[in-house]
Amino acid sequence: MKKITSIIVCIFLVAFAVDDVGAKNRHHRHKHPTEAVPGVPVIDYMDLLDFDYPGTVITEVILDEGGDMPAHCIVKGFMNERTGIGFPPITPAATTYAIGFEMRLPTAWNGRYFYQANGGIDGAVVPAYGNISGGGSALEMGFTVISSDTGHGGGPFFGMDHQARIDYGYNAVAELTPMAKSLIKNYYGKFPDKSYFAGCSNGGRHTMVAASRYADEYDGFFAGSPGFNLPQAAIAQVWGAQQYATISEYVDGRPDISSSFSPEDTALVSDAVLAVCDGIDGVVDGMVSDPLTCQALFNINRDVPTCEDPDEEECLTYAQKSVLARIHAGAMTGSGDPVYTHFLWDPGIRSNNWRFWEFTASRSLDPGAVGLIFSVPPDPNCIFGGLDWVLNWNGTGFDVDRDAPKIYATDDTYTEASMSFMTPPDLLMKQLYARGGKLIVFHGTSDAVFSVADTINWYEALSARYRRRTKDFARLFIIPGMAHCSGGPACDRFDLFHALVDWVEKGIEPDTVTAWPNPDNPEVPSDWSPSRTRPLCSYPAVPVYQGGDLEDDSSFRCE
Ligand SMILES: [Ca+2]
Repeated sequence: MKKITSIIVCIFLVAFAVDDVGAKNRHHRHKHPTEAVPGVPVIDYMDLLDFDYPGTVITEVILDEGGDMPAHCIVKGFMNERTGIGFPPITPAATTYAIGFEMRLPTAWNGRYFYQANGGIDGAVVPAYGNISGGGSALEMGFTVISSDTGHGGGPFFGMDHQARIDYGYNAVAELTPMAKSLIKNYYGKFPDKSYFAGCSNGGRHTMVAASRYADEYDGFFAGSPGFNLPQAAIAQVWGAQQYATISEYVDGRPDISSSFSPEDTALVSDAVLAVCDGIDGVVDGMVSDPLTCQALFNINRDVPTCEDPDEEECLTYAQKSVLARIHAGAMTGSGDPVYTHFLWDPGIRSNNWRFWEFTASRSLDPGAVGLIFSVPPDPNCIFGGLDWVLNWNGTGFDVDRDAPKIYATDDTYTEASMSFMTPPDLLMKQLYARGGKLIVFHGTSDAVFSVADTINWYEALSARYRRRTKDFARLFIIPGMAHCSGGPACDRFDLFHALVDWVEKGIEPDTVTAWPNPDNPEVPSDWSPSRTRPLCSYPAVPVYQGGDLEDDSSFRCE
């Protein structure tokens, strides 16, 4: 018997040692999809106060008898409390850190667990409703949901503490996941049958990182507008502010970067992109459904009228065109080395969300992240220097040649670089592929902070590795005109998450999913029917008009 066991162990080890796409594929193709089985609590919710797990303190349990959401219990607590380095005078020199969380556990449970990855730089326990990009809520659908602050309070000041950086990057997920599953087992008498991980923006980044690091813990990953090279993107934003400053009007002795392009200027560019690219997909409908073909055809110098005077209307100056071309070509060093990828020319440039990322976030959000969280060593002047740091005023602030390499640097205190702790260690997702997990990624073409081009480049690399088998486990959906996570002149409502669950549990491949405009989005053009529908196509397919009602998705085919 002992001999048989060791032979089995041997076979097992050999099977995992073989790094061969074919062998792994044969392994997971034989896995039959199974559906989650619903459950109900087997203990009183108050007994969760006694939940015992290493490093974990439960502070509160509350029964929500239902209203907007189905009846559920809320469990609040924290893990791994410790003292770390703060950022005086804003936070104490010795700051208390812990991974705060809340879980919401429905009384009528669908047997599934949902990790809600939050946006921004985390730092708050957002209610665990499991809000899903495109519409809907996981809690409402009967999932148990966890949400966390990933180990720190608000603001970028936690970046002074190395462990807090690591917890934010990936380690909070590693700590919370087995705890959450154990609590679920405690409450319902069984572990979740299926586990899902989802988020947009930084939450999309968390999802890509988790799909790379913790593929064995989850069956399906749903990544929206993923900033999986977030430190690079944040640097690109600060660098962008410096570009806009070169053509801005001055207020109180400093450039006001929002003056570089008026809303009319960006609408002019949007209209010019539409004039060149709208018809490529077979119908002039205010949507550029084939954005990559558009990039080869659009030329800002040729397609937008030029004028000498910035106050003249319906035109841009050469200087404005030059800045916008630099922004779209991607941030680079003085010697022309790329710092982040390029951006697509897109009609969504007219959205307020585009302006927010370019002119507001670039001087209010990104500096703290770049200087305190992502740089080694951290640069406190990113906070204390304010706008002067962003503009590198008199050489006292961010210098791309000197400071961009700090996202790859380490020292004795900060032993892991931000481009390591913030990014997926394996972009080819070999562990996910080997176990037959599923990953759906979506990204809007007019996202101004995380470029859809970065996500397309990633998917192309994945396709070069796995070829036709790529679509067995990873799908990319490009959302025409959509800004960062939602908004813009776009059909940004869709049920890609449901498609992921059906893919994981029923084996239904998500080739085409229907999208429609959000009735509350003021940026949807007034000449679109409120009942417009469009197919979202699994990349590289794009929707092509076949004739018929141009407001209806049945008039399009993914080709
Ligand atoms: Ca079109």
